Amino acid sequence: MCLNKKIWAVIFTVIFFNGTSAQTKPPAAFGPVPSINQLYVQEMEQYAFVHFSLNTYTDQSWGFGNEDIKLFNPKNLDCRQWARVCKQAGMKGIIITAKHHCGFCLWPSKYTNYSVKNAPWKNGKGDVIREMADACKEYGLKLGIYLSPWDRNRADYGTPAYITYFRDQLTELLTNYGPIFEVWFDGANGGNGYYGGANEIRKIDSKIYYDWVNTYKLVRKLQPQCVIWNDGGKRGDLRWVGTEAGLVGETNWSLLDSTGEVSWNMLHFGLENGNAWVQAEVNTSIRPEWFYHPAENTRVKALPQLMDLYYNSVGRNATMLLNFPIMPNGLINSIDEKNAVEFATTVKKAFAINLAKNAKVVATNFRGNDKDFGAQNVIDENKNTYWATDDNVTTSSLTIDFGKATSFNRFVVQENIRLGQRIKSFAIEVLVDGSWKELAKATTIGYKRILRFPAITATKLRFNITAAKACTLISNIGVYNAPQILAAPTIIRNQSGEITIIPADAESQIFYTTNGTLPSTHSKKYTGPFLIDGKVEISAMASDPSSKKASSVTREKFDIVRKNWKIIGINDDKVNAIIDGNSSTAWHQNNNIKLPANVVIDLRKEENLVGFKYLPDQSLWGGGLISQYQFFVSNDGNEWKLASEGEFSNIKNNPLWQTKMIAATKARYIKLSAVKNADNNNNIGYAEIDVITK
Ligand code: FUL
Repeated sequence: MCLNKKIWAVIFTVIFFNGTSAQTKPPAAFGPVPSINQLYVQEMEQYAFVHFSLNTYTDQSWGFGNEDIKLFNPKNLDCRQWARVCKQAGMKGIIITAKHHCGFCLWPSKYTNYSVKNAPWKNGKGDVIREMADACKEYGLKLGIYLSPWDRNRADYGTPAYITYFRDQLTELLTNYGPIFEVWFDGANGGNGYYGGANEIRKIDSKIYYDWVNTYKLVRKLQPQCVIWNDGGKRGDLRWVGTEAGLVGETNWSLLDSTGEVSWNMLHFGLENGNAWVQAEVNTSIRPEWFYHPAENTRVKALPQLMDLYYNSVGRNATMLLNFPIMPNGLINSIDEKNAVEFATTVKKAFAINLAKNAKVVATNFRGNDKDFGAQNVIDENKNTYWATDDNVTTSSLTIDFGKATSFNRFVVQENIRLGQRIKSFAIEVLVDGSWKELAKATTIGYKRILRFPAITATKLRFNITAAKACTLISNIGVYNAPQILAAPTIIRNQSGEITIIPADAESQIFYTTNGTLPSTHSKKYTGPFLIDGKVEISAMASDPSSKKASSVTREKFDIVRKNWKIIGINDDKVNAIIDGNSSTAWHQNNNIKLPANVVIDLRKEENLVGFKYLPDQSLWGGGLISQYQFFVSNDGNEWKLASEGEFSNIKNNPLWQTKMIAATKARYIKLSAVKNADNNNNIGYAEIDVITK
């Protein structure tokens, strides 16, 4: 009996303490870690926005708050179409603008009359949020809510009463429509508006006014599984990345400090030693603007741009929030649908076959020499297992032996972020013809990092972690050979009228038309820049001679040639950048100029003007975006007639071409007057000014 016991004790000791995880302590968490909700949203990777409101009917970016409810009458509204498109586009959820800045509510809120209940749509019996919630459920998508804190309609905006109203609305939205995965509290705040008829400017301090602490408590109470996005006040669960252009920094820490100011750099790159987990969400629209504008039907992001967006968001440790504007008829446009679905198919194809899956993987170090933390875990397709190094081992290598020459052009790596984000830098090397060479170097990893490089053929790949904050934990590695994508070419015209077409891929051929028809390989082949004097529409595509595949088509409309134009009264050679046709050159007014600041252009002959266009400085740091303008015309350069005035709404977040139409007029001189800039200072910049003629 006694002997038996001893034998059992020995057997037990051998089994229990020899090479099982019970022996090796898993690494402790390092620094801030994501909450379950944050982790869940990060793993969703891609989700959609839909922008729909009265703006849809007024062709505006921001409503003033007095737009007529009667305009809201979508004839074919079909949230199931939105859900179907989003699902096919690879999205895992949809965040809907329940209320945008104009204050109009897409649900029949009992706290305001400014809602669908007073619209002609469904005789006031409709509820877009209900239809969206039902459609999301049907298509297995999560539902999110955008509720603008700024409300340009409410008379009580700016007073404590409005906060009660705001929370009442939030309560309606978070109790009546089932589970909500994310609430979006837009940062645009205060300024001029209708405000119940007051028509004035109201300024609030967004950090204090909304009493976010209690608003957050309400969200957590009503929807314990919901994450909060907020860039205007208290730190939320997710952060804005400082731009709506569709990218986060190459270095991207999922951290910020829980209190204090957040600079642009912190938004864009995170904060390496931040004390709170605030992961990045890249929000951008499939069109230049958030709401539907028919003029943008030719500006829908095509496959190459959407792929860039994917690599610059999901591929850089962020989630991707892609907006679909809804048309006045209540549907997503078919071009947007086609491009988004093509995008999802391409992502799927690119990452269909993990070439590392059956490879041999060996690491220079793994925790306690315990297989439970071994290198093999990075290719086992199980997100719960990971390769971990011993404590204090912050540099290490993992070699993937393909066993034969293998071609690839993508590298995917994921940290086990449940225990914190640790890696500061890494590199990959490849073994080609018996010698190692460095292929790529990068900084942070986080939840997911994807590197792109031209296809290479190698027998082995080495992943080197070159710096980390603590021992490193890698849950997944993938190596892929993504099919080549033909990007639509870029078309530019300089001041003299010379047109240049630039392919994205140097090896592809370009075919183009000059009469608005679709190009094909039978159209004119581009061989170099050519001159076109007058108005013209160029359509061009790139084609791969070996596969015979073609890119999508780029269309550019150019108005009258600006060859003889003269900018008057500005004594600076560089001012010509405004009309040189090159959007990457810009000119700025002298900094101590008093607003309004003018640019006067002599068109050198009378033209039939019907509009003008302004492109602000496109550089990241240039600033000087005109937010309020006046546009004058003249026949002699002395007597001016005001042809248009107003705001370039949302220019700060979306600094693209601003187009304004005017009543047809004949004039030889134009004057763009900058009344205000988006930063409330005197920096006024221009990349381009152009006219639209009849
Ligand atoms: C911005 C808003 O001002 C835009 O209109 C849009 O809703 C975008 C998502 O956020 O701050």
